[in-house]
Amino acid sequence: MDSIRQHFEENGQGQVFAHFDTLSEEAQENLLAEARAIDLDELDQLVALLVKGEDSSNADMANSLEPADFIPLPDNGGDAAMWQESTEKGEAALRAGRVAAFTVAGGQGTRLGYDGPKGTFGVTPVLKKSLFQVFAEKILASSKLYGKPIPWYILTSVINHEATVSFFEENNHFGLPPDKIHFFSQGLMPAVDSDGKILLAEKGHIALSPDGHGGALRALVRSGSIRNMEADGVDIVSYFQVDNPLVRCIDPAFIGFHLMNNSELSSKMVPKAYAEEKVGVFCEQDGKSLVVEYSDLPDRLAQETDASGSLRFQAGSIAIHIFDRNFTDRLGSGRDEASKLPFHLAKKKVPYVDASGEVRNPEEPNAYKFEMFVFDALPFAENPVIIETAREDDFSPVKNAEGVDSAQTSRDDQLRQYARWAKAAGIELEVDQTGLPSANFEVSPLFGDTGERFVAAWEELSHQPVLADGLVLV
Ligand code: UD2
Repeated sequence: MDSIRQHFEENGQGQVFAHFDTLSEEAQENLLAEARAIDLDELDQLVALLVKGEDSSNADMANSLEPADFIPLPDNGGDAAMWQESTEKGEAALRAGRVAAFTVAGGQGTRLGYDGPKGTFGVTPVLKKSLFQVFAEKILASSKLYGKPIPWYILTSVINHEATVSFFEENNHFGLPPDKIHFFSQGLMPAVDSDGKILLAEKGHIALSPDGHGGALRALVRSGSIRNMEADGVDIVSYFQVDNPLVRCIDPAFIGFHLMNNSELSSKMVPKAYAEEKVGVFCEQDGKSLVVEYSDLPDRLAQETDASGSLRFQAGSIAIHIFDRNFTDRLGSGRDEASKLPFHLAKKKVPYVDASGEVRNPEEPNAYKFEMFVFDALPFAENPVIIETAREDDFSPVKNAEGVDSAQTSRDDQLRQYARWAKAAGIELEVDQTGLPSANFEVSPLFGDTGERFVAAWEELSHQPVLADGLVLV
């Protein structure tokens, strides 16, 4: 018997090979390879701790949480001179070629109900440019501005890796140098039942799913991306999620604050729009910063207000960070036992092969998946910095098919941003009371990616068009 098969049997996971003898030789090899990639010791510990154990961490945790400090925007009482200084520091780092962009795009995007890598989903008002194209143009605009090509690292998973790479190839990498775009896949974790038994998705396939965006850190190390960054002179990694077309992929002020504070991990916050908003919250505990995910924050704390009536735990995490390269290496390599990202448990409906070999589609959640969250790196970071950002210029994610955080809300927020820029350029434009223009037009990041640069580009135009339906400024 193959030694991996024996290893699984000895560890009570022999069911993975229940149908092994009925498989073709090739399918047997595939299954053995999937099994070999699973760390059964790690899985055993996770099952004991999370699936079978009494996890009391939430109850204890809530008692000692405090809201985290952050650096406010100049408009909200922040020190304008310090923001100016940080912008200049960030620009110098960009001119020195020290910055890479990093997008996590390995998720399954089930909520959106879109069949394909989420980054290929069309989001802009007129041209319906994909999320990937929007980011590519922003990165290209910054590369041109600072005179250094900005490398772009993109985390995929086996589910969407090939489709993602093909999409870039078919679109000539949106004008970016292909050798500056690095795709790499994150790790996988098996789904288990309530007894901790690994499930089969098919007779010859284990039920595997991505190991969460926290898996990005070890994937950066395993894929050689960290070494690559080092060779390129990159030590500042600008992290964002694939679902947010408004994100400033490259933000000099943010980079500057990260550098001025000698931070290993910096983050952006926005004041939460309402208590139940589905964003994590920046907190402090025992002198450490951390993000508490919305589903883990007790309602009592989520609703609590201060004397002025504002939410006490108001600092919403919008999943925009800057990672120091060496810090990423330390955490991702796992060489420091004391700073390992924990796994979180999610109970999900997972189709599985039963003992008789039939595929079952459960109606209720039947299985546990394990995921790491990237923001769990925060307590391990030296000198973490949290800065405030303007929601309308940095955050409007596409998560749902309709309602909040949908393609519609995100398109409207893009239009409101263009309208604000147009107003700053002195353009007359009809808008409603929420600032939404009545005309459906579009501004490419290559025309202007900030209000200031929009105004400058507009003033240079020899013919200034009417911002009417269908107009695209490129
Ligand atoms: C995330 C944050 C939430 C808030 C919000 C802002 C978590 C757990 N919560 O909520 O606090 O900041 O975003 O929009 O992150 N991904 C991978 N691999 C994976 C899983 C996810 O690359 O294995 C990527 C995914 O492609 C997406 C991002 O991570 O870009 C966010 O994942 P999500 O949609 O599961 O997170 P969400 O919206 O619940």
